[in-house]
This record gives sequence, C-alpha cells and structure tokens, in this order.
Amino acid sequence: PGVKPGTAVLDAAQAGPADSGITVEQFKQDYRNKVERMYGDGLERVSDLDKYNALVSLVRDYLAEPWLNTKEKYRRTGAKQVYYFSIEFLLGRLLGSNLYNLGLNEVCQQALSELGLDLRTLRQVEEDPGLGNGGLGRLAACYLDSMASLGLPGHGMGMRYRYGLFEQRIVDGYQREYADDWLMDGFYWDVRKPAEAVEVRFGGNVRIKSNGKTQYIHEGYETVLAVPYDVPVVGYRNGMVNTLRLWSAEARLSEVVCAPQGGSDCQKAVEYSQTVEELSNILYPDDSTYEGKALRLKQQYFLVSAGLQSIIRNYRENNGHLREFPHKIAIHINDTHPVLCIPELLRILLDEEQLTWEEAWNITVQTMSYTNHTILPEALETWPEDLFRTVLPRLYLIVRDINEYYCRSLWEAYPGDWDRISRMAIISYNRIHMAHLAIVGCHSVNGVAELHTDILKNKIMKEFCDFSPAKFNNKTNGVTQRRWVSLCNPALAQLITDTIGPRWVEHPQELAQLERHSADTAFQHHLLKVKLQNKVALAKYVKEKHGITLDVNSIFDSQVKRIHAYKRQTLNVLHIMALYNRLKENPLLDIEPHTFIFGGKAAVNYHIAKNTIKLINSLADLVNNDKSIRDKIKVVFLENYNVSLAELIIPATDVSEQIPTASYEASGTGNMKFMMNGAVTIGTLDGANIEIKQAVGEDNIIVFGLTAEEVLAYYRGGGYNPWEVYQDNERLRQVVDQLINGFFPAAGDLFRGHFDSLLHQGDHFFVLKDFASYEAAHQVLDERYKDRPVWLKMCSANIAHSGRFSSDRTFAEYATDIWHIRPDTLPFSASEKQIR
Ligand code: KOT
Repeated sequence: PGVKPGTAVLDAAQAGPADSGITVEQFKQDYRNKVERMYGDGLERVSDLDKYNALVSLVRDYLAEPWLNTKEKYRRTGAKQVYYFSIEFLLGRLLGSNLYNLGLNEVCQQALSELGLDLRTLRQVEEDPGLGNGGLGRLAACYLDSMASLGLPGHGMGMRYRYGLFEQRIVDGYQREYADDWLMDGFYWDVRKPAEAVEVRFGGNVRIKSNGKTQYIHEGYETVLAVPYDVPVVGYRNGMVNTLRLWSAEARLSEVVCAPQGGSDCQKAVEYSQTVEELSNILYPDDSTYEGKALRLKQQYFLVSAGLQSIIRNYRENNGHLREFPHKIAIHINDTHPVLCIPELLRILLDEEQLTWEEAWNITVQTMSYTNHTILPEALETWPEDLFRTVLPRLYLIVRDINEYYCRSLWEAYPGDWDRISRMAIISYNRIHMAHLAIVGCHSVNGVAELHTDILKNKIMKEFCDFSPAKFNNKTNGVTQRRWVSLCNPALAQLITDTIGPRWVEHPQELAQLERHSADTAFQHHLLKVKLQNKVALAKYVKEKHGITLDVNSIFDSQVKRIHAYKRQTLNVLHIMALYNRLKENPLLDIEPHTFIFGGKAAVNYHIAKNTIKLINSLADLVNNDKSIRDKIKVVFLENYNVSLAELIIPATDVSEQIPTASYEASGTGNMKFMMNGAVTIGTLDGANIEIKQAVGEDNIIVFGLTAEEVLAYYRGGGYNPWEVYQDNERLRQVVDQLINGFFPAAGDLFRGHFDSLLHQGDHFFVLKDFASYEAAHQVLDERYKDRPVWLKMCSANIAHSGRFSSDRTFAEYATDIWHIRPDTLPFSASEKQIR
C-alpha cells in the first residue's frame, strides 16, 4: 500500500523535430511564479502534491495558445469534425504524455532538476484517471492521441465519472474493491464550462398534437443539467490540441426548491440532487456482461443527448442548415453504449428542425458509424421495451418508427420471410436490440481485427451483411507508440532512435528498418541491457509493494488483462502447476528460471473470475515459499492493474501471454503493446494475434491451440468431451485433481467451481483441450530462450514489425474509409504523416 507504479524519464537526446520555444531558464522562472501564485508560498515550502498541481497548471498555460489556435483554425477552415462517443476513456496519467507531445519533456526535466526536483517523482503524484474498464476504454484513449497527432479534427465525448473503476486490493488472496476517489485531490487538466451546460430530459410522456402536421410534445419530464469539462488532447509536436469533453450530471438546487417537483421541502431537494448526481457517479465496473439497469440506460442517454446538443449548438454557430451536417460532422459510436445517438439526432432533426423523415434519416445514417468490440453474447445490449418507454418516451416512439421503416424494407427484400424479419428487427419479443439499431442507423459497421470482422460478417451479423454488405469493414486496432514505447520504455526508444533515427515516432512503419540490425551483436547486447534495466525497475516495485524478490535473470512471463473465463488465466495456472509438479518430482530438472506475472481486475459480481484471483494467489503462496524448487519459478499477482502499472510491466516482459479461446478475443491490444516492447507472444490464433503472426512471421511468435474454426465446429457439434482429454494425459489429470485434493492446503472446496467447469460442465473454453499444445508451446519457447542470439532476434523482429499496430495507421484508415476525410484537406495537413 502506498507504493505507486513508477514512471520512466526520457533521455534528452530523444528530442524530436519541433521545438517548444521555451528555454530551461524561462521554464524555471514560470514554474516558480506559478507555485507562488497558486499557493502563496515558496517552492521550498510546498508539498509534492502542490508542486505537481503547479506543474500541471503551468503545462496547461503553455498549451492554452495552441488549443485556442486549433479551435480558431477549425472555425476558419470549416474542416469536418469527428466526434468519438465512448462511455469509457481510460486515459492513464497525462503529465508525461502532454509534456512529451508538446516537446517540453527535456526542458521540463532539466528545469526541475536545476531546481532540485525530479520530474519522475512529480509524475508519480498524478492519480491515474481510470474512466474505463479495459480494452475498449484504453483504445479510445489511444485514438485520441492518434487523432491529434495525425492532425485530424477529432474529439472525444465521454463521461466524467465521480468515481473511476474500483481500486483492487488483495486481502488474503482475494480481490477487495475500494472506491476510486480519483478527484479527491483535484484534477487540474480539465476546464469546467458551466456556460455550455445543457439540459437532458428523462421520463414524462409524449402528447401528440395534430393540426395538419403531427407534433410530438414531451411533457412532465425531469431535467438533469449536463455540465461539460474539457480536457486538452495534445498532438505530437504539431501545434495541435483537440478536446475531450467529459460530462458531469448536476442538479440546480436553487431551481428545485422553487420548482413544483421539489416543492419547498429542502429534504426533497437534497434527495433530488442525489438522484441526479447518481447519473455520473460511477462507471459500471464490468466489461463483459450487459447490465440491464435503468441507471445505465440513463447514463447512456445522458452522454448522448448532452454530447449531441453541444455539437449541434456549435455547428449552428459556424454553419448553415443542418442538411449539410454529414459533410461537416462525423459521429463515431464506440460499441453500442452510445447508440442512442441515432434516435436522438433524429429527434432533433424531426422535432426541432422540422425536417421530413426521409431527410432526417439520410442525414443520420450518413453521419453515424459504429465499431463492434465483442461477440460475447452476454455483452450484447438489449433493453426491455417497457423500461425504455418509461425512461425515454420520445426516443421510444422514434425507435419504433425506425423499426417499422426498416422492417418494411426487409419485407420488400424478403417478402413473406417472417422469421428472418423478426430475427433482424430492432424490436422483437419486447426487447430493443441495440446492435441492430446501430447496424441499421449507421453507414459503416466495423470489427476490430480481421478474424473478428469475418466472424461478424459470416456469423453473428450475417443476415445484416447479406442485406447491406457495403456497410461492413475491418479496422484492425492499434495502440499509440508514443505512450506505449517512447514514454513507458524510454531506454528502448533511445536505442531505436540511435539505430534508425527519430522518424519512427511519427512513422512507425519505419521500425521495419530495425530488421537489418536484428542479428547484430551490438544491437542485441543493447536490447538485452534495456530489458534487464526494465526488469530491475519492475522487480524494485514488486519488492517494495509486495515484499517478493524477483530474479531479474529469469524469464518474465506476463498475463495482464481483465480476468475472464475466455481469456483463460486458468490455462496459464494449470501449466504453472504442471511445471511445479515436474520440479518437485525432479529437483534437478534443467529448466530456465521463470517469473510468472499476473494482473487484472475481476468484475464485482463475477464469482468464478474472483476465485481465479484467489487461485493465482494460492499458487503464488505455495510456489514462492517452497525452498525445494530453489526459486526456479516465482508467481506474482500484481494488485490493481491499471494503465500506470501496465507501463511498468510491459517493458519488463519477455513473454506475452495472449491465450484466449480462439474466436472470443475480438482483437486484444495488450498483445500489440508487448510486441512493441520486444516481448515474444505465446498465443492462440485469435483476434489480432493472427495479424501479429503475419507481421512477424511464424518463427517469431509461438502459436498453439484450436483455431477459431475448430472451436466453432465443436460448438456446432454440441461441444467436446473433456473426460477423454483428462483420462489420456497424466500430467493434466494431476493438476486438475489438485484443484480439489488438498494440494492448496487452506483452499478446501474453493476451487471446486473451476474443477466442475472443466470436467463436469463441458469445459466451454477448451482449457483441457488446449493444455497439451500449450505445454508444448512453452517448451519451444524455453528452447528458443536458451539460445540467446536467436531469442534476441525474435524480440527485435517483434519490435521491427509492430508499426502496423500503431493507432496512427488505424485512424488514418478510419478517416479515409469511414469518415471520408481526405488527409490533404486537413488544417494541420496530416498527409505528410500518413502511414498505411
Ligand atoms: C464490453 C461490453 C459491451 C461491448 C463490448 C465490450 C468490450 C470489448 N469491452 N472491451 N472490449 C475489448 O475491446 C478491445 C478494443 O477493441 C478489444 O481489443 C478486446 O478484444 C475486447 O474484448
């Protein structure tokens, strides 16, 4: 407790192209002044938190001018604006990345050091804004960085949750959840914009007035005030600052006390304010199961309505008629959570702008695009019609109209095929299918990796794809190399720059030039040194935080991600148990020392996942305290995995575990971050792993297990028989039995649920089926590691071929194919930076 993941500091030699124009002397003076003005005290007398806040405030001052200029330029040029709506943005700490992108990192570091301060320490003061669960939210954050760095006029629309994703603490091996009070010490990056607040309406009823033209009058609703907070999003050394607008729900109590619904009763007013503020209080802490709660639906509408109102208000100030809207505005919805954008835009166009249905519908479809991030059936959002009608009566009528309009066109295409029409309808069996609404109301639907898109097109959304094939396309995910290499692994970034020059930071495809150096002894020697240095840093953290000593010469093998049955942390555990058993049988067994690193949060009500955490910790207790195996293996579960911890673990990792049941992981993005940092993947042929294999070649990745096709074929045949596999493999039988036979001394029946799901419930995720092939893959890995030059060549190949997995590439594709933005028309001309 109390130990926060550290941060690395860039080397001065890494200065890139543009210069901030601020000298070290100037910085020092500005900083001293800032501290004095903010705190009325001298730099020597204020706390680290004060020093950090003053530094943020100073950086904010420095970026004010480019922020203003960017907005001004957008207004002047009338460039098409993209709004990326997402219920989650998992930003991570901002001080380092903003300094880096502003080109101020070296100046700041030097200035602080001359003042006797350490930038690294101040960066660690920052709370990690955890406004997301995992992959989907972190992807949104990478995309903000890429849009700004590519010179794309693209902004985020999100929620300013009062409490972020829960803080995980491990107590006696179990996960305990604590509130993430990330705003407690203030958040100095955002600007509150009360003058731009808008009202969002809930409940009530709709009266239909018909005098020549039908009018819908929404009455008796409750109003919630949505207040925006703008966070600057700095582009990499291009003078560009976009905006992430986060919405917060507030009650205007003064209004309530006088208003009829509050009466004059103060108590009622306070209660009212609590229900209102509840809206943006918490982030739903589950990224795989759909929560059918009214509050969640309200959150979604709150974001959508507030966001759209502010876009339209801004549009009206700068443009003419809303008919031109799709030429000036693109709205992207990050999975179905913001899909109410579709009926809400229709509502505005119909009720407020008095457009015809045809006109309004065409504008909406041309404006909207949608990304699907999962095929997990339990994550699919469907709302009960009744609930939807009660919470959003006007939108309900609109969704019904969309459904009718759509079903009519289905009827024309498939006359008489009622079954198909009811399967494809937006409303069926009293539920509203949000993915169907998204497909119908958007001009583009994309998956996040080639396999995932294929599964969408040929299976999950097949009938929709047959009906409108042109909508469907793939955009393989990417991550920003600026945060995930330059910032978190400055020593590697330096080595790359020394080897091929600095252009790779903006043109990651140029990393391919490293291939020529991959067998070079001097390069390999440096790479090894960098990895060791990062392992030492992680080991230091683990020692301080968990009291466990790691052998930095062992293989660091990491599986860090949300805990989920399909991600198969259990497969990893069973393999470690088998390795441990082999060592117990033969203490002289010649194996490479291994450190198995786990991290990740389990959803609060996901009992088996929470038990998996206990299982990992039980294994860690057993293995780490067994002297007889002489530290050949260590197991650690690192508490509270978040962006900052990822920044520490990923650069220190040798082996990246990407082992989901094939077909389940839509893409994965951790896989890309590890590869950029020179880790070798052991993985299944799923999601982006397949494309990683294509990029690095089969010698530079270790794949194993069933393919997606095989998995899907088993499902069609009713599953497989895990008993046969269990009977045939003695080592596997031993570890499965050990889940319940007292091998974990204090566990009792704790892991019976795991045991049963593997043996008695059909092993839905093919853990036993893939075990032997996983074990064999690990043996190959160890063989390769023994031959250090071969291993280092593999590591280099992974770095060299990671350019394709940059979010800059992904978003250049989104811009051209989906939003129809030509790079050469951009105000900050990104064309020069295009990488395809
Ligand atoms: C959660 C609830 C509903 C719909 C989707 C999700 C979701 C999907 N949350 N995270 N994901 C992950 O998104 C990543 C970015 O595309 C993928 O790499 C990953 O495979 C998804 O699991």
